[in-house]
Amino acid sequence: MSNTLPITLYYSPQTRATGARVLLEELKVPYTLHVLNMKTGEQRQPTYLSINPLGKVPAIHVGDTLVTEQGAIYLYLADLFPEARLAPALTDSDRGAYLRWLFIYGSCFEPAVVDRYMKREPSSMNETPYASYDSLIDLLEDTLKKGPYLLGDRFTAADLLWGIALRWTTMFGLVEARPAFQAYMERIGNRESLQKVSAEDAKMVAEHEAAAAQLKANA
Ligand SMILES: N[C@@H](CCC(=O)N[C@@H](CS)C(=O)NCC(=O)O)C(=O)O
Repeated sequence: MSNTLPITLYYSPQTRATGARVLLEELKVPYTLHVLNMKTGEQRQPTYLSINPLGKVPAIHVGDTLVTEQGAIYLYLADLFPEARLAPALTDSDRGAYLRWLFIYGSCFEPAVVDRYMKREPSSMNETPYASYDSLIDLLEDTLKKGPYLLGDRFTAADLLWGIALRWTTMFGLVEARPAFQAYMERIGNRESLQKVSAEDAKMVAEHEAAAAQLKANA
């Protein structure tokens, strides 16, 4: 294993942190979870705000290195363990497409989905960071139709980011479940790593809800 520094993942179940945990499972590396109960607002307490002033998960510590933001975390972790082969190397011609999909997620997909959900009339194509919702979703669909993964035959960390994001965005009706997305979500959903984390997330959510209800009852 290339990295020997301790890894801590700041975590809350069934959130954007789930994907970061699935990635750690795929990398098959030891890590510690620092779990925050969002139902009681732990992410907004000073202790966690000193880790991520935005109060958002995921965040990771690898030794003394703190990384926040999903894209940055995926990039960092997959590069840290090259032996897992979840990231094309810097000199690999697939590196460009890999970076594109890691970055287009946070800089285009999430803003496009949120604008649409909020029914905010998008500005013109040259004013939004994502051109248009349709052009972005069509690009994703065309890429996945060729598939089976974003980089063709090659499965990478970017597929965990996108596969998991499509699962929750289609579940909440934020993105239409086109057949290519459906097939891709099933492919990612069948991975042992995601099944394990999803089962543990469900238990953790129930515990968090019970703790929040208890707090309310005691108030
Ligand atoms: N831009 C951040 C967004 C992370 C994010 O929105 N996380 C949500 C959970 S899905 C969160 O921590 N919400 C807590 C809150 O806002 O109180 C990233 O991509 O990592």
